[in-house]
Order: sequence, then C-alpha cells, then structure tokens
Amino acid sequence: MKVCRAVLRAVFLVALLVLVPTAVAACGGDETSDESQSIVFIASNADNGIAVTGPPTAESGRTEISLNNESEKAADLQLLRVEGDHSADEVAAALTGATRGQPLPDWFFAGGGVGLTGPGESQTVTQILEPGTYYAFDTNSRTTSPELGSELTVSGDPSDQTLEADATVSAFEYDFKADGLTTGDNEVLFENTGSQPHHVIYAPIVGDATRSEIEKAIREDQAQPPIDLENERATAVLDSGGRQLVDLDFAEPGRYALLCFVSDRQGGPPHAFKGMIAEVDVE
Ligand SMILES: [Cu+2]
Repeated sequence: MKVCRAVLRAVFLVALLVLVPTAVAACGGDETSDESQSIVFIASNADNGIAVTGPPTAESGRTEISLNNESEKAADLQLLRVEGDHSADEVAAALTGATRGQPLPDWFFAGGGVGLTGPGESQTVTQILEPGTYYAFDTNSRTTSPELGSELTVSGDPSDQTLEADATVSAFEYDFKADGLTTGDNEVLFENTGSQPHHVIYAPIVGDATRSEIEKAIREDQAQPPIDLENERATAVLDSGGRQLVDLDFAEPGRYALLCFVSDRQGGPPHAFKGMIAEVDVE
C-alpha cells in the first residue's frame, strides 16, 4: 500500500507543530460543576524512543489529562484501554500493528489522550475516565516497545458525568461534522459517533484547492498535497463512543481540512483514503 509520506510525517513527527498554550479551563462556565481530577504524564527521551510515564492509578470520572513533553521531539499521549489480562508486550505489539494498518485485537481500544505536543510544551484534554485497565504510549515512533509505556488502573464506578462545549467536531465513517468553530483557540467537544476508531488532523487548505483535489493528492502520494502541513495539528485517537474536550487552534480565518489517518479495526488503508476528509470554513 502506498502511503502519503508527507502526511505520515505530519502524523508521526509533526516537527513544526504550533501549540496552544495550556490554558486549563477548569470548570468555570460549564453546565456541569463537577470537580475534575488531574493526572499528568511525562514524555522523555529514552534509548529506543520516547518513554511515557504517568500515575499507576486514578479514579473514574471527569479527568484533566496533561502531557508534559520533556523529550527533544514532538510526542503524544495515546491511551489504550485493554479488556482482560494482557501484558505490556502484547499492547505494544498491537499498537505497532495499528500504526501499520494491521487488524486490532478485540481486547484493544483507543482511549483518547493528548495529541501531538512539541518539545518542551504541555497540553491538556478533559475526558470522563471509565473504570478499567489502560496503557499510555507515545505513537510518534513507528515502532514501540513495552518499556516505553505506562500502565494505568482506573477504579471506581462507571461515571454519569457529561462533557459540553460550544463547539463540536464529530468523527464517523467516513466523514466529519463540525459545528461552532471560530478563529483562535476553541474548546471543542471531539466525539467519535461512528463504530471505528478515529482522530482528527486539521490543517489550513492551501489556495483554492478543493476537497477532491486534496483527496486525490493524498491517494496519489503526492509529496505536496495542498494543505499546510507545517501548521497541521492532531488529536489522540478515540474509539467508538469516545469523547473529550480538547483545545483546537484555528490561528487564521479561512478554510481548513479535517482528515483521519486511522484504519478500521479490521485493518486496511487510513480513513483519508476512504474519503474521510472534510472542509470547514472558520470565520
Ligand atoms: Cu477515521
């Protein structure tokens, strides 16, 4: 399978990511006044990649999840929810397969987390954590190994808390629906209303390029698809039903492309190859 190298570079490396300052918008103004717990993960340099460390335990419910990137490269924090007993070796192997479009084991689910974050930077998302076993990994490296991850056990009851924001981006097979986005920083409810795992990558559209021209360029593996890869940003991957509050930054008014490069659980091409590319006009 041919893969658009430029976009993969952006997905996995994002060297020139422009970052939102970490403005933690606690609970002020929300309908829900529930207290959030906060958990912090650290990305740091390791011999064979980027190691993620975090707390071994947390309580279920509304949680602010931060990534402090102390490594020298862009890094992300991908949470993976695991059903049953599976070792870090198994999880790392499944994640490596996932980044190559291989089928996902039926016990392995994307659990959100923090999208690509530049070296020395921090970002925070808010999620409702459900009880269970999670692993945290940086997916920036194409290959990962078990010692680079961190296990998190979430205990407590299933939560009935909700997340709300003025702007929403919904991902499903194989499209996006965006509502309420404005220029600058947006606190967005990003939700997966489909049945497959998805994330959202967004970047300014170059010139007058149409959606179909972008799709064609990606399908044909053109070195320069008509999107501004240097100003591309990405969320973590959510599985079916997943939701998170995330700060998305549309620095300039104009047209942006929303894209997904995750594959189906059954494996196969990245969703952008199946047409999961949307255009949004930000005023
Ligand atoms: Cu997708």
